[in-house]
Amino acid sequence: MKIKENILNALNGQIKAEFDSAFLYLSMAADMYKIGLDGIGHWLYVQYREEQDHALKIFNYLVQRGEKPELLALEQPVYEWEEPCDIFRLALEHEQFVTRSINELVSLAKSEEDYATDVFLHWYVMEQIEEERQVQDILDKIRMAGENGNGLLFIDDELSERKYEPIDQETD
Ligand code: OFO
Repeated sequence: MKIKENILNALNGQIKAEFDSAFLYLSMAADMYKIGLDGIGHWLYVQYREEQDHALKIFNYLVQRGEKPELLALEQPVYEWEEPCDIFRLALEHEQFVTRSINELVSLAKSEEDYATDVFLHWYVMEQIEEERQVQDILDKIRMAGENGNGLLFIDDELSERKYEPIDQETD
């Protein structure tokens, strides 16, 4: 069964939102590498790769449903960050925005009785819990470290351990 146009548009919009997220995290990583916080930069770079996977999972779902995904123009990240605290505060706001966007998509799928898309989106609903929690945890630690440079270096070291794990692209 073909996907209704309004759902298709919303899913294409979510592909863009996920690639925008990737771009945002990559620009944050660039700033952290620039000031020598390579562990935080590494964490953000891994996040960039995960966000690309989030976008590709929707891309692959549309292909599987016999649709042609539309790739919309991406936003250029406009900020320059110098403080990790600012980065993770913005990252949290951003993830909360993405959560709202996913929830709206779920509501749309339900109201249009597109049960396959509704089930497909459950993965994103659960993923957003993790996305918000991990950014919140890092923000809390950075706030706790405050002006303590050693505390920040400890966090930098901890975040350098993050491993990239490709996200399963199967939708069935
Ligand atoms: Fe794709 O979850 Fe973050 O933005």
